[in-house]
Amino acid sequence: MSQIDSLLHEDRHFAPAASFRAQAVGTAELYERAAADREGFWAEQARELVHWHRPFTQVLDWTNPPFAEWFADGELNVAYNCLDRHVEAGNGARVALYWEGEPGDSRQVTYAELTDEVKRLANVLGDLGIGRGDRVAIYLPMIPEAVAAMLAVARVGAIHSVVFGGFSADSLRARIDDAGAKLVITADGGWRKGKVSPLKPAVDQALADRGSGAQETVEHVLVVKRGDNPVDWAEGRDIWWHEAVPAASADHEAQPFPAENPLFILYTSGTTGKPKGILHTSGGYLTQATFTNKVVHDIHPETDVYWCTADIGWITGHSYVTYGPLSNGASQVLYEGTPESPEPGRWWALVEKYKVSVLYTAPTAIRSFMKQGRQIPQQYDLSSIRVLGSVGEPINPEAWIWYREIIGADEAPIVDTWWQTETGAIMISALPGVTETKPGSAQVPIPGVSIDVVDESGAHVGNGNGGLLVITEPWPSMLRGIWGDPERFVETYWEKFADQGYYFAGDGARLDEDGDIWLLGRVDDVMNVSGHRLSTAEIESALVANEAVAEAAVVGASDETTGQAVVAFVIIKENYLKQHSPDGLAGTLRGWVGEQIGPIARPRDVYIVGELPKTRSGKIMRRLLRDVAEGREVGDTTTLADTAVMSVISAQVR
Ligand code: 6R9
Repeated sequence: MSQIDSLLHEDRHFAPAASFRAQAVGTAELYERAAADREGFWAEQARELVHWHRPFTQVLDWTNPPFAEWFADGELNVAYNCLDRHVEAGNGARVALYWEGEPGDSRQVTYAELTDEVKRLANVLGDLGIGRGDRVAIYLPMIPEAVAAMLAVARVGAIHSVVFGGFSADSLRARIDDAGAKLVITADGGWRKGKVSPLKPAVDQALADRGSGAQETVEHVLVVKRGDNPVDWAEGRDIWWHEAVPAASADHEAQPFPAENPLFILYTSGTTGKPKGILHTSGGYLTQATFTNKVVHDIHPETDVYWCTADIGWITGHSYVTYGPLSNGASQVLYEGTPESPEPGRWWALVEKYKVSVLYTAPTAIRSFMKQGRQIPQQYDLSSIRVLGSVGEPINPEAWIWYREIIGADEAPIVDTWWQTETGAIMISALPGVTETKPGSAQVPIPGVSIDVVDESGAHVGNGNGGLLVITEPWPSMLRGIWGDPERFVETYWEKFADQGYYFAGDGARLDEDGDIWLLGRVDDVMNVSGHRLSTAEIESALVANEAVAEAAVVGASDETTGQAVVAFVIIKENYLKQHSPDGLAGTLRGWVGEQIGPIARPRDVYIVGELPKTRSGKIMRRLLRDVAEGREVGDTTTLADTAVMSVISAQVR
């Protein structure tokens, strides 16, 4: 019962080109070194990639599991690692951020300039009484100030809690309350989809709620002027960034803090349950974020232009916009807006303009580009691209192939990276110069990480079988807890396999005949049809493999005969609809899934819809679709990117 049946068959594979292999940062030797001495390997990475004000002598302390300490007697300053050390090494003139605003304005910020800005801001924070251990909420659009704010908070040893710019006043207040933030850094507004979307009013509202913790703990609000929209002003509480920061001194010496000093709290937007404040600390986190960015994305800081499209409100924006690439001294693109604004090819125009060489994005974005058709990216020169990354959901083999062919000129290696807010950094991924890649598989743990797929009893399932994904050994960037709730931390992640001491990730996975890992989706979403446990990922991939389908989500809905039945929601490609009528398509797709994977997986219903409910990081919220499929009232939609989507879908299904 515990195993997940695997049905999809996919056997294409792509070896790295010899020319790529020859220049790759990540080599096969890393696996050997890590296998011989895992802790020694991480100690080496930490010494090589991170500057320590005081070198550590201890590596891992696992005497009180699941509470780990890494490099505990070492001291560092995370911001110094991301800024000053590059300037001191003579690279101050290198561009850190190629920033592009949605309306077309742009700014280039060098490492020297960013260091200067962060030093001034650190002085402002000091004047506002922010120091070691204080919490600062950051509620900003994707502008250089967002990166500077995170780094300045880190520089003074305080803890940031970045909240997605799209979240409501309620969500913001709940997060400020939970963390007891003293300061909020925000903007008047930011550009999204062709207009200014205001931010400060949500902060004002969150702080106005009487009796809330937010009203009591927050002393100041620091406001960046970006949208030029009118804002209310609380005298004595509110401060303009453009008045305070330039006026502050640019002299600020980074103080060392212990490796286990908390760096940030990030609330998981979570597809289920109350948000959890995931806590990360400094030395181990920075080591693994820096290492993985370097070897998985194959970063050559002198020559690459890297672009991770994630918002800083998502863990991907923390580890692969702010900390990893800046610690590596890379040059990167930062884009404020949405992919389709002001024109559908905006992303590709940016790739062409900045000659982006490494692109890291999510399957949801790739599938939305597939929906529009290849004619859009094909209008741009994408020849600078040499590495492509994917994160956030399983990438369907068809989307993987499209990504490689259309964006990567049939040449760029794809790294499909599995990890979580909780893991802090990439855990499973190909190394682009080493691994022969397979479309749809995240493949192998990175060097120094130990992963297994097990059954309910914790026993290894063996190649060719599906089960539960676990992490069997502590890793440097692991979460150190849930803010204010150590019991929930133990219960959520460590109780299920307490005997073995495994971390349970909540994902289903399968090992193929070579032992490569295929992610199957959240275990909570697994369907049970006539006693067969079916994963969402495989049926969705089969649907996306049909020429008509751009995107698909499947859920299990209760069914009198089979226990649960597969119900599919699909979005049809625009080009397909131009040439075909959608009549009869639902029936065709039911048959198609039956042929591709077998009659057991054939959906009972296929609904053609215009959109799917997604979180702000692009994950499909299947729980809401299950409500629709079972004819219930739709549950909590506050973490959706677009809360109107569910009423549209409900209407389309009726
Ligand atoms: C980085 C991030 C974590 C959950 C994770 C899994 C899904 C992420 C994936 C993937 C398949 C991948 N996930 N990457 N599933 N293949 N390459 O997304 O963090 O927002 O915390 O989500 O996302 O289900 O458990 P987070």
